[in-house]
Amino acid sequence: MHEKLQELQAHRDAFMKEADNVTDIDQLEAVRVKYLGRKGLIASLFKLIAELPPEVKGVFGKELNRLKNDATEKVESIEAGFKKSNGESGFDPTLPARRPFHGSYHPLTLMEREVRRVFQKMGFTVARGPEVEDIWHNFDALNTPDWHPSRDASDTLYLEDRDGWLLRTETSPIQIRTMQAQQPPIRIVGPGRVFRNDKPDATHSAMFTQVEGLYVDKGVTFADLKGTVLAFYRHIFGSSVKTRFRPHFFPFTEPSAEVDVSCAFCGGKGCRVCKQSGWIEMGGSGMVDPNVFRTVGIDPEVYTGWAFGLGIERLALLLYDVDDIRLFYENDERFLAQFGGRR
Ligand code: 2NM
Repeated sequence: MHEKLQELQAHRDAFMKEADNVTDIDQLEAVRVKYLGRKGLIASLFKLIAELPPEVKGVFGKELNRLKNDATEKVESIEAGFKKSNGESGFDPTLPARRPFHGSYHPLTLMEREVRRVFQKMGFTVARGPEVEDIWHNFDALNTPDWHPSRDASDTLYLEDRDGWLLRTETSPIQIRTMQAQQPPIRIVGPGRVFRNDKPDATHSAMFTQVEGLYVDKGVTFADLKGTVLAFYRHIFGSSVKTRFRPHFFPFTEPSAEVDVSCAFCGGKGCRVCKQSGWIEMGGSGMVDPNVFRTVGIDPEVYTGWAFGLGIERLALLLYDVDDIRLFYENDERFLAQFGGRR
């Protein structure tokens, strides 16, 4: 065999050995540059062909081409192996493990907690009560007359198999039970589910979550109500919102008012969220009616008090930018996983 062909075979053997011994992508690149680079060994051998005797030119050229192709292929296959093992197209063992989704807090849970937290900072304690109530706690004790339309089966869900019992339509029976159990001073918030015979749509649900607050002591005034409600909404929506109390009627309070909050999304100028009005209706409030106090055994000549109520869903729809109340009850993980992060 011609000595030039023997040399070529030696280069091939050397390349194969060197390529087989590389342990990382940098070493591989060094081998590639040495053999396949623009100024590498194989390029210089191509230049040599012109000076070879005619009888070896052909076979040398053919062998050199074969070496170039084999070397290129080998470098590429080793490179692909490295990439695969460091994650570019497959598995990187140094990456942190992907954690399975273990659940997150429900947006209504988060919202209720936030409301509770704000009132607890102002000295209120949390009170609870049963979801199945009797007519007395839900209506009679709240000064709601027998003829009041809210008592109708078209509005209230009565238990079919237990006469005189219903699913509470407000969390107010919590306040009734608390006032029966203790004398003032009373400062409580009662969050919980309430139920109405309503047809569900994007803004209504037959079950929703309410929070009601109650403050009873000597000398409690409507000014205390306004100050507390304003402080609450400023914690929730930001310190620049305002409140507006519009005269209203509830059987259990006198006087009563609906509470509007200036739109935190446009600063009260008018936008899509507040339907161009600058205000968002958030709840009801009022001074506890003396009849309610007498019913629960608190002397209305000694004590005064106020109460308010608001819907948790209403707050969550606004603050989490949700456009349909039904999403809160469907428990679609794609929805729920957007709130509260991982536990
Ligand atoms: C509201 C609005 C206004 C309220 C009244 C009472 C009680 F028991 F003290 F009389 N609890 N809650 C009340 C007053 C609730 O919700 C819209």
